[in-house]
Amino acid sequence: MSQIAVMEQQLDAIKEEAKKAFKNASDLSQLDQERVKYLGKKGALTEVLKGVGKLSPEDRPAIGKIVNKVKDDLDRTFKISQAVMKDKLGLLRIEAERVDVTMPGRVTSRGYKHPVQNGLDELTAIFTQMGFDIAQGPEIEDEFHNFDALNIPPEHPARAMHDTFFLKEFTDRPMVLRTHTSPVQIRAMQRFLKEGNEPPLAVVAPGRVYRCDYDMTHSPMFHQVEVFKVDRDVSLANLKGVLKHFLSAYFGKELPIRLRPSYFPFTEPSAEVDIGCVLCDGKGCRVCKQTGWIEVLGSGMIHPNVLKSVGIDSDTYSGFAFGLGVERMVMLKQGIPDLRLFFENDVRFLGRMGS
Ligand code: 2U9
Repeated sequence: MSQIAVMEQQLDAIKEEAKKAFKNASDLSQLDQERVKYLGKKGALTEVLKGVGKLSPEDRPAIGKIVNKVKDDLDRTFKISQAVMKDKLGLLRIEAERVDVTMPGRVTSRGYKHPVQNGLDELTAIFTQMGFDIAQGPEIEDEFHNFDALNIPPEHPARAMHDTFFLKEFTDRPMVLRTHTSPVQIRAMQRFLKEGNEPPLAVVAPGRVYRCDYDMTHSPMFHQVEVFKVDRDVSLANLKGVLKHFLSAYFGKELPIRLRPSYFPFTEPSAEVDIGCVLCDGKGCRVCKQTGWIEVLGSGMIHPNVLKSVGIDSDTYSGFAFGLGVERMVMLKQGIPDLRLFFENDVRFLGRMGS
């Protein structure tokens, strides 16, 4: 066999072997290793080319042509294998990263508004819808705004009734944690008059209050909403109309109400207000102690001394006022059996009640 024929055979074998190796490479780096092995500077083709020197000068061009053809052929095969592999890997990656848009989303917990806050918001909204302005004030109060201005003089037994937290030790004048939101009402009246206004004035004051009292049905911190209106000719009938509308709106049904005579230092006359039992519709049950009525709030006509204490002429103006405990109202509306549930912050309770 001629020298050329031998080399041609060798080149053919290398070509087939290289093509197979390119085809079988499992990834891009192995494919490149195969390229170096066959087409690289120290590769199989270069080895064959080294043998060209041993050929006669007239045979060299022919074998050179064959070598170049094999090289071009393998270059092309390599590039095709590389492109196919890149394509395949791309598809694999896309497949791996595929997102199933029909899968349900991840559930995130939004948290809940506390039922007492919810009650405060609901109660306040009923009054703002009737045209009352919202007032806020400090939780640490002086004795004038918490007591004196409300017709509760220093030796009045009502001061003891309020189970006050005194802060005497911490300030130069006696201060208290407000025992009701009435001082907010006093401040609202004072501000209103100081700004040069004349009644009518109608205010709702929602907020936290403190009393040194702790048992099954009392918490040392609780929430009140207080409401008042001052104008010419404000009457008990106006009070009853507002109460009837408010209580029916809050409990979501038309409710009978009744006023029972009572005593508060800041109102005269004073009345405790009952609603027809929301649980048994007045028929008598455990909650209303078989009476058909439930006490929900205290009310009355603002005492002339209270109006005087802020500088409102009680001969020209009169007013009604009432106050309620928010926790109690929420318990009645939602059927919550125990006050302490509001303050334990058990998420199972908060989640069930929350909105
Ligand atoms: C001013 C004048 C009078 C607010 C009133 C009540 C009666 C009352 C209690 C209900 C349950 C407090 O949370 S509770 O213990 N409140 O009985 N509150 S009259 O009278 C006012 C308020 C402000 C200037």
